[in-house]
Amino acid sequence: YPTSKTRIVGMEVTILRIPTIRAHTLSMATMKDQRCVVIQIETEDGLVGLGEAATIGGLAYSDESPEGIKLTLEKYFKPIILGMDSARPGEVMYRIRSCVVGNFFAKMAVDTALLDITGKRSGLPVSELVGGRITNRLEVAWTLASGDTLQDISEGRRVLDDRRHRHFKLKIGKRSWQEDVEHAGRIVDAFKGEATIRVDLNQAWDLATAKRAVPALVEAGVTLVEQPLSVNDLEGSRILRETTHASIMADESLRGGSIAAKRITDAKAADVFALKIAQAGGLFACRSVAELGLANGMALYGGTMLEGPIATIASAHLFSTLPEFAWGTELFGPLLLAENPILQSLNYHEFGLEISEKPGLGVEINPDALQEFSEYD
Ligand code: MUC
Ligand code: MG
Repeated sequence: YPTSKTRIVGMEVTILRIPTIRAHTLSMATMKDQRCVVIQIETEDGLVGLGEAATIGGLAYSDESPEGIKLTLEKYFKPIILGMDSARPGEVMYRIRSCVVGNFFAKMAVDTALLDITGKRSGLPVSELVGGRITNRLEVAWTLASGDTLQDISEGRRVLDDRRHRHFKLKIGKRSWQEDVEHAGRIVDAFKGEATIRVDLNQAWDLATAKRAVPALVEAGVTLVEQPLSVNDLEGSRILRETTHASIMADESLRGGSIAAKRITDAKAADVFALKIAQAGGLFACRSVAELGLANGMALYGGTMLEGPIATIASAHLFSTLPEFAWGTELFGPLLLAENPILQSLNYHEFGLEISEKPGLGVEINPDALQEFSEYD
């Protein structure tokens, strides 16, 4: 191992619990706060790289929990990376991948922190390290998920009038499909000509339900349907694609990176990939998913795990390097949080997110917020 100034000498992991601005209701969980696992990797010469992994509804969305991620990072990742050369992030990630299966969210947090360090050291923004940006700005959709149609409409009106978002995703699948179609139809009507509406089922339907509900959604004006079926029903997803007029987006089924992506394209089970750096296990891993998708005719969408500003800006750095996001992005996580744990504010305006050209991720953790929102000592 190097004795040089670039070697890794420390790693701190902190779980933050940050309240959301309102309850966020998905088909399988209602969130009143978000828990972000913040990682700080330190080098001999005093550089600190930031990374973040967030989950949705504890263990409701994925099999990695905030506590599990923290434990895995401290007990298994830390001994691997201590002493390794932070100036060789590819080698560090290769070592981790050789020793640890799965644990994609934890891997992403480390990948992010290493890229942040490399960017700070080289003076380059992370976007230039992962392919080179082709835009400084990404369109950002908002999710209407208060659980109440009228509240969703007034919230949508407010963010539209503020010129913050003009694409809305609805989280459905908790009620009967007929109620959901009615809910979506009322929101489509409220924003006709002003905003697009898409829906996310988070795997709530079986094929029989989806065969009835998806054409009704299309009739109501919804054209994009995200993860309607279980991740285990790729064949059902193919049938739905081929027998309805909706575009079907793969989200949870992309957990596991390009191996999962290949399974989907082989099964012809999607039209759109929701790219998520967490589900892919890192920024480069996510880039591979995007490239595999593009080569197989997938449209791209920039997804979120409702992360705080660190993983959100990391995603934005990667997404800025990819060609046309036909369905835009949903990198709105920080706007759902009532508090901001970093020193800067991410720059949302004119329906999008602006990506800074500062070295690394371009953000710093707020030490006071780290203390204030830390869930455990
Ligand atoms: C998901 O399943 O896409 C993204 C937006 C939102 O409201 O929930 C997330 C997760
Ligand atoms: Mg989704």
